[in-house]
Amino acid sequence: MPDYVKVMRDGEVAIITLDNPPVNAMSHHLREPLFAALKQARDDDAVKAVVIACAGRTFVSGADITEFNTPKALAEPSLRDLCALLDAFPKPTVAAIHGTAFGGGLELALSCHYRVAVKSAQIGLPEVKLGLLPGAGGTARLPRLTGPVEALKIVSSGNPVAADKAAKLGIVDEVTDGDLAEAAIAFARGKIGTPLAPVSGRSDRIADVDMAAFDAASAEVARKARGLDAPVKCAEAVRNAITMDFDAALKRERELFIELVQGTQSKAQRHLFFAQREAAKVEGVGKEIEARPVKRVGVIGAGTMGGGIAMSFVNGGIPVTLLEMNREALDRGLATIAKNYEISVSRGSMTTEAKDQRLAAFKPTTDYADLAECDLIIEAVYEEMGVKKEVFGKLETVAKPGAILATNTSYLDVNEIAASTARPRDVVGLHFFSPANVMKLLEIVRGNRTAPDVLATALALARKIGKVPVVVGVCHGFVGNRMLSSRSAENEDLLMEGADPAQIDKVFTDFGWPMGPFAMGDLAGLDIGWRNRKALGKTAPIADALCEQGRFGQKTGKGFYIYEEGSRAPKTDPEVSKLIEETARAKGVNRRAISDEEITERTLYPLINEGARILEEGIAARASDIDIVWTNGYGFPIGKGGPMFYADTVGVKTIVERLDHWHGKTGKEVYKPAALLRKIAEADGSFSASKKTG
Ligand code: T1G
Repeated sequence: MPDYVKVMRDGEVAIITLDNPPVNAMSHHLREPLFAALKQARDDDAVKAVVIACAGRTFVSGADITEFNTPKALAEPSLRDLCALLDAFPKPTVAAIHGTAFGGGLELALSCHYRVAVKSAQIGLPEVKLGLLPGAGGTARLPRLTGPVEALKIVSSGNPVAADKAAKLGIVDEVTDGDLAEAAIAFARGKIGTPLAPVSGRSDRIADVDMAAFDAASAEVARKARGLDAPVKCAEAVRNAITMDFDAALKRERELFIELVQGTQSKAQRHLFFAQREAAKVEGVGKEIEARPVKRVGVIGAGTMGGGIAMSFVNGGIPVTLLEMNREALDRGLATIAKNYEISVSRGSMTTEAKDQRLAAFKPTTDYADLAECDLIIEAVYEEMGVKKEVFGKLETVAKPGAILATNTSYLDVNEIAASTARPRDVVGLHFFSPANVMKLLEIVRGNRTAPDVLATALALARKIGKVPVVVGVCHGFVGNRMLSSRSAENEDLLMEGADPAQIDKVFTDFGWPMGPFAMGDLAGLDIGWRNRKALGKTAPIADALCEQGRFGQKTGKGFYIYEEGSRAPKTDPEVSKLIEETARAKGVNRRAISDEEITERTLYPLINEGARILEEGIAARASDIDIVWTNGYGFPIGKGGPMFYADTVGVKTIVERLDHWHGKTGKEVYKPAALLRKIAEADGSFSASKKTG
């Protein structure tokens, strides 16, 4: 039985060290011995102060998420019992924080009298990212240290706070550059015999609160919640710290936590938490596969994608050699990059010094020979196979041995590109999503010859530059775009058959998408899709008609909607309704009223169906990988867990029944249930709702 809790003495100070790898999650098998050790230290007269520390890479990083909705979560002592024991502790207690004191870990530390942290430590309450709120007193204790408005920011954002800032906010009492154990023990010793002031008993920071400021902050949280319950309940719980006494606030916090942890949104978000980590576990790329060192990256193309990709690497601390065909295109690309950083500086999210450092990390060139020093070269040139092959042909002559050659293609056959080189093992797809310096998703496209260490390098790079990687196979559009195309055609047909852009967009935003497909099209530019369709010999009568009139969307002031001068707010345009009716008439389509339910079924279920086909073909390794693609690359609402998790919540059987219905009515391939879907339905099964979410 491993020792999860060890107790040592340094004179009259007891040091309780927790050791529950990998992140000291507050599992039941840790809570029990910790509770016993605390009671023993409390009752031992030789002990005058207590330090709680952790072994390994971090202080307690939270409750054990895998225990939720299982009996273990309720097994005593609970985390709340531990916090209550500390709250009433008759001797000074000090939490010694390194790594990430997150969630229940911070709540444990807040129940101590004091907190000492190393400079590199972070604190935070990320429960909201799991569709929860702090459930062990964090919403009642934190406001007593930072004041309610700052506490609300931390609780509702779930973002980490560095140790120095935490000290300024009053959360951490001392930040040390030296040895944490020594500092914590000395701090504890210094508090022996001094008056004890548990956080729960403090009230100065919650008296005379500027309620107008708090209400404004709460309103902002509600505005950004976009259908998620947790952020709103976080605000309610922090408000209770102001309006209720401590015990009443704690009781209400527990009730709110129970509501959330049993809800679908939290199950969906916890599914995504584990799914993201599962996605990084790739067959044939075990921990023994060493990534190649990448000290400099070459990016070919300084347009929208190339510039965004170059920024992603520079933002992740990797210098970039940026190549364009000519000086004018290069300068244009660099100017866009500089403007993007200027915007960050003006928003206060970046200092001028940081901006200058980042701009200095770009080495512009128009000479391929300058790519010779790069360890990875990624092309973001025009999406046409001939152009891609020409670029890879040049790379063959300049790239050093061992350099990784990557393509940012969104659709094209990575195997064909690799086969056009003499080094197919070095070739991989790195499909970024626009804007590449913002969107989290990175589809790593595994060619049939891609070397395992190239994949290991891509996975490590993704982590370093803050991207969420999913390894996908080669097919037209890989995972995300292939599934998207199964839905796009239906959007157009629903317009033709009787719906209008505003109705369809509202069904999407009511579901939780940030925007509907038509507002999105206007934002991205309808001409892009128009050009792609023409290249593929495809048509979309209504969208094509709009483009023929020069209605490309926001960039031309009108598309599916009309946009007043200087405004990005879409307004319905009677001209568009007329165009839709005329197009339908010309096609002999009798328009009819279409229900919101029909729109949901005909735009979501083909997506799920295509996802099932992708799984059958092995293009995605897991259903949860597809959920990570869609929630990180396409705005699928995280409270719904991604298309495949959502399919489980609707019931795969129901989805197959409805697909059969629409297939019968329309004869369209997108509605013909995939064999895998039918198999799951017949077994009354589900995709792969992660067992860990309970
Ligand atoms: N519970 C269970 N497993 C966890 C875990 C947790 N809290 N955190 C991480 N793991 C697993 C993870 O799945 C992975 O497993 C391994 O540990 C390494 O994680 C009452 C209710 C701490 C910053 O939300 O943010 O407290 O894949 O790859 O990149 O109010 O893990 O190896 O099998 O992420 O170094 C609140 C979640 C919980 C923090 C480390 N706490 N964790 O990052 O490693 S709810 C959190 C993280 C709560 C209380 C409430 C990160 C990390 P495997 P990793 P990392």
